[in-house]
Amino acid sequence: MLASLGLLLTVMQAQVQPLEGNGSTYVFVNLTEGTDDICEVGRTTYLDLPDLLAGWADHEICIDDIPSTQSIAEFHFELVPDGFNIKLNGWGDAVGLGTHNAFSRHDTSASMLLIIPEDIRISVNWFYLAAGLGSFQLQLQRLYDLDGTWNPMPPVIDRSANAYIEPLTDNGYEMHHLAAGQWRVSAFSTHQAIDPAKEGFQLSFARTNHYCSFVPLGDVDGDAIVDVNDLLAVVDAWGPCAQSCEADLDSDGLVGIEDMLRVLADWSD
Ligand SMILES: [Ca+2]
Ligand SMILES: [Ca+2]
Repeated sequence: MLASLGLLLTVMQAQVQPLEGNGSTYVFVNLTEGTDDICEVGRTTYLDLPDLLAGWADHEICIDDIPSTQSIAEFHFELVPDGFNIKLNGWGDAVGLGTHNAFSRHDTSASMLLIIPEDIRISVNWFYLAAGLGSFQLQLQRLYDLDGTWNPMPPVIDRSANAYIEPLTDNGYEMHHLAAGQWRVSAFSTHQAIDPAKEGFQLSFARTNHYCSFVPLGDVDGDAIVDVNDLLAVVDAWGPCAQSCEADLDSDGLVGIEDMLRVLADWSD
């Protein structure tokens, strides 16, 4: 039982194989009172592929009794048995309380190359929050064929937000067909928090999580079952896709006989 479970996990994880990756985080905090420096710390950490897969977080704080400022920077590309998760987070605050000048900042960047040996389909649950002076960008894009030939396609995930005081937040659920090849995940986030400053600059966020689960290639709606609902979705969407459409299971821009055959081939028992 354990052996078969181990084999199952190996097979499922092999659907995505990290090839290379690197990145960095930067955290900076500064707290002063009048002309006196209470503390100032800036730290850059360079990340390699094992750091990105294990998850990396850095945190720095300056505190002088109650006035304080802090900065947090995190990134994690998490491989799980039934998919992968991309977690990007950074935030900080600056609490001067009218007696101190407080400032914090973070920058996170990460880039990874993934080998996807055979076509896969993923369902993606995502959300983001950006507030204060917080920004992020996240992309998932096919760049090369399996043999390394440059053959870029438009990103399937291309999400960003740039907040200016007012919080920006959104969430969704979407399906993507990932053709066999070499895919790049790229992520970036930053924040600045300042006090005294304009109202709303004292606390900033830049956070987004994408939970990606493997589903059968013929699963239009992503419920992990291929049944009559998926077949009806193909029939309903029959013809050219105006933009992207979930029933286009092979991403050729058309919902047609190939997509219907894929549903029938993957039909759940
Ligand atoms: Ca389904
Ligand atoms: Ca198609």
